[in-house]
Amino acid sequence: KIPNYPMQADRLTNSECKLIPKLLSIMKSKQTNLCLSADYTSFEAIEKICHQVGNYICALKVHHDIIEDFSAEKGLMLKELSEKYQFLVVEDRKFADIGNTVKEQYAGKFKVSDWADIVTVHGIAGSGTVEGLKTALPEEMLQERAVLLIAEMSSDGSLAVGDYSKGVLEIAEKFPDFVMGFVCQSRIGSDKFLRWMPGIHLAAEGDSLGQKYKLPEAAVAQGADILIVGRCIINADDPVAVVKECQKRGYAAWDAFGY
Ligand code: S5P
Repeated sequence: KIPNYPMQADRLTNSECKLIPKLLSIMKSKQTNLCLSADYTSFEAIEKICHQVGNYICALKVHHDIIEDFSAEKGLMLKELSEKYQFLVVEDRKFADIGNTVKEQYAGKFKVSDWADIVTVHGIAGSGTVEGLKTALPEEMLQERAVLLIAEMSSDGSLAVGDYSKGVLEIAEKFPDFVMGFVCQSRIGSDKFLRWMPGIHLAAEGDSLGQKYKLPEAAVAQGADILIVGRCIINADDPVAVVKECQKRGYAAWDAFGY
């Protein structure tokens, strides 16, 4: 049964978070809902994969603190690549501290707020975390930046369930102009938000450290708008071929659901 979710057109016109229509139009024009989790430890590898698959992804997610040679300048290089190939950059920092601390971290040494369109945020410390990130941004940049709240996790035994997840949804409702959506495992929250789903692989069921995987089609059936795929791609013999397969299968499933 196909659920009756509002069409993309509603979110294109009614979103308070201005990065939502921007991302949806990228997804539509490039026919992709794939976010590559580029968890490489060298910046060169990230640059290389951007050139190889930039046309097939709507977002590139990094963990800047695993890149051995990372710097604020490299962040700006990543931003340039994202503009060339038209995708959004996500820094998966999972900010989790009190407002004042995350404010310093966001604009701090690696200038994440200068180059990441989107950052990930935990709700554990309450709504002050999101507020702190917002206050780090100059007024004119507010419309160009957004956060994803971690509402649920893909890992075995995650504590982000039930009332905790509900609390995260409430934080989102307080900042609809700044929260783009959720990192989640279900179609949680209001349909004005986008659901980004990790834990996707074409061949494995999990890893040895608690990660749990599903297929792209299953992720969309569970409620994903954007599919976050990492090692399935970056550890493949032919990453470009796997990106193309994930793009094709993920977008076909998403389009069919009419999210
Ligand atoms: O619940 C989560 C949330 C995130 S952001 N589960 C996750 O796996 N992630 C991230 O997605 C994780 O930090 C990693 O960067 C990526 C999944 O990588 P993969 O190699 O397992 O696909």
